[in-house]
Amino acid sequence: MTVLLVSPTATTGGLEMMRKGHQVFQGILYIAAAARDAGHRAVVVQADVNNLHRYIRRYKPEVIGFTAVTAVYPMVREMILYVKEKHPEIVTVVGGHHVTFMYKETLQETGVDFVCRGEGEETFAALLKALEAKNRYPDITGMVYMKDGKFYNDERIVLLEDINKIPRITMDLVAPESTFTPKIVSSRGCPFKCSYCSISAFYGGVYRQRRVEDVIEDIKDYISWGYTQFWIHDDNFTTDAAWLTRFCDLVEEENLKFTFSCMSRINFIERSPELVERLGKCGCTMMSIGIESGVPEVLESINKKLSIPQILKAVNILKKQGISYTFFMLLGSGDEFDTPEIFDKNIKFFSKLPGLVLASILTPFPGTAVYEKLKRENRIRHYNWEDYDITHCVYNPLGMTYKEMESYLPKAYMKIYLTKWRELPSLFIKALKTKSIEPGMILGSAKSLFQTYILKKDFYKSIRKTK
Ligand code: B12
Ligand code: SF4
Repeated sequence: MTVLLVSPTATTGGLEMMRKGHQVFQGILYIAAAARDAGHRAVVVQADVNNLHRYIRRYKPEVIGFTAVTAVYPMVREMILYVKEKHPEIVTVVGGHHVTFMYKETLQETGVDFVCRGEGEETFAALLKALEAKNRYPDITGMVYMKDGKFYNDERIVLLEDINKIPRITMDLVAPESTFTPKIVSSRGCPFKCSYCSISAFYGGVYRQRRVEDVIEDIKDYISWGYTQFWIHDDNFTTDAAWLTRFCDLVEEENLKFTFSCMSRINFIERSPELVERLGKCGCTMMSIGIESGVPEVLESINKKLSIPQILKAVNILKKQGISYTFFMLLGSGDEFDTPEIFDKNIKFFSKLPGLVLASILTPFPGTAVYEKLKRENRIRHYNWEDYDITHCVYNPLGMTYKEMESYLPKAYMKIYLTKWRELPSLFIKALKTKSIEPGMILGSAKSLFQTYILKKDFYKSIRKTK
C-alpha cells in the first residue's frame, strides 16, 4: 500500500516556537519504517492543512497517518477533517500521546478511521496487512475504531514487548523538502511516575532498553552519513549504570568521535559522579535535568522522588564537570502549594543554581495523575488544546488566579537570569559552542522579555505562534 505519514508543522508556544524550523517527529519515522519493513511504500512529510493537498496529489496515498501531542492536536484535527471531506476513500489513522488517551473524542469529532493507542510499529503494520486484504474492521488491540457508536480494540494501551525489534529509521523515509535530523534512542519509557508527566501515563512506569551494540550501530551509521552531533531522545538516558558503562566502553573501544546531549536525572548524577565524568569524555556536552521545584513539599506532591540535599549534591558534581546543563523548573503543582509565597521561594532557589533554567507552567496532559485530579475537582478551565503548551495555565489554581500564575512565567525568567547575569555570557557561549541550544532560542527569549517588560506588551503576544 502507499502510505503518507504526516509530521505536523504546528508551532506551539513555549520554547519550541523559538527553534529553527520544524523537525520530523521520531514516532512517525518509526511508523514509516515499520510500514516499509512490512513491504509498503511509506513517506514522511511535514505538513499542515494548507499544503497537505500537494502531498496527496504527489503520492496518491491509500492510507494517511498523523501524529499528535496535545498542543498540536487541533491542527491535526483540521487535517483529518480535510481528508475526510475531500478524499473519503483514503483511510486515516492517528497516533501519539494525546489521542492515546482521548481516543473516544478523537474518533467522534474527526471521523478518523483508526486511533492508535500506544506504540504503533506492530499494530500499524498489522492494520496495513488487514486493509490490503480488504478487512476494514480488523481485530487488532490498540488500533481503535468506532462502528455504530461503539468502540473496538480499545481495551488497553499497547506497548511493544521487545524494543530491540524496532525498525531502523533512515533518511530516505522523509520527503526531499522535509528536514531530517538524526534520532538516537536507547530506551523507551521511564521507571519514575511523576504526577504531571505524560511519559509515566503513556508507558505506565514501564522502562525498556535497547541493546547497547544496536545503539552504537545507529551512531556509526549516522557518523558515516556525516552527522557527529546528536540529541539522545530518551526520556531518561541515564537510568542504568551498567548499560552506560558498556556504552562508554564501546565508544572508547571503537574510538567513535561524536558529541551528544541527553536528558538525565538528579539521583543518577548524585550517585554516579565517575560515570558522569566518563560520559563527558565520551562526548556528552549537555544534560537536561528536571528539578522542577526547590520546595520539598512540592517535590513530594508531584512525586518527584528527589530531596533538596540530593539536588544540591548533584549540582556540585555538575559544576566540576565540563558538561553544560539545563534545569527544568515547573510553576504549579495543582494543589495547595500553588501560592505566590511558594512560587517566590522556588524562583529564589533556581536563581541560586548555576547553569541554564527552562521554566514552564504545569499543564495537565490527558492521562496524567494531575489531569485526573484537576478534572475530578472540576478545576480544568477549558479544553482548548492548543493552549496546552506549557506556557498557559489551563486550570484554576487554589492559591492564586490563573492569570497570576501565567504572569509568573516571564517573571521567573526575568528574576532568574537577572540574578545570574554575570554567568550568562559564558553559559551561552558554552551552550552555543556545543550546539546544545540554538541562537534563535536565546534571541527569541531576550526579545520576548524585552517586549513584555520594557514595551509592556502582553507576554503571549510576544511569544505569538508563527506558522
Ligand atoms: C524529543 C521531544 C521533543 C522534540 C521533538 C524532536 C523530534 N523531532 O523528535 C521537540 C523539542 C521539538 C519537542 C517539542 C514539544 N514537545 Co516534546 N517531547 C520529546 C520527547 C522527549 C521524545 C519524543 C519521541 O521521540 N518519542 C519517542 C517516540 C517513538 O514515541 P511517540 O512519539 O509517542 O510515538 C509512538 C506512539 O505514540 C505511536 N505513534 C505516534 N504517532 C503515531 C502515528 C501513527 C499513524 C501511528 C499508527 C502511531 C503513532 O507510535 C510511535 C512509535 O511507537 C517526548 C517524550 C516521549 N518519550 O515521547 C516529549 C513529549 C512528546 N513532548 C511534549 C511536549 C509537551 C512538547 C511541546 C508541546 C512543548 C513546547 N511547548 O515546547 C512541543 C510540541 C512540538 C510540536 N510542534 O508538536 C510532551 C507531550 C505531552 C502531551 N500529552 O502532549 C512529551 C510527552 C514530554 C512529556 N514528558 O510530557 N518535543
Ligand atoms: S518527569 Fe522525567 S523522571 Fe518523571 S516520569 Fe517523566 S520522564 Fe520520568
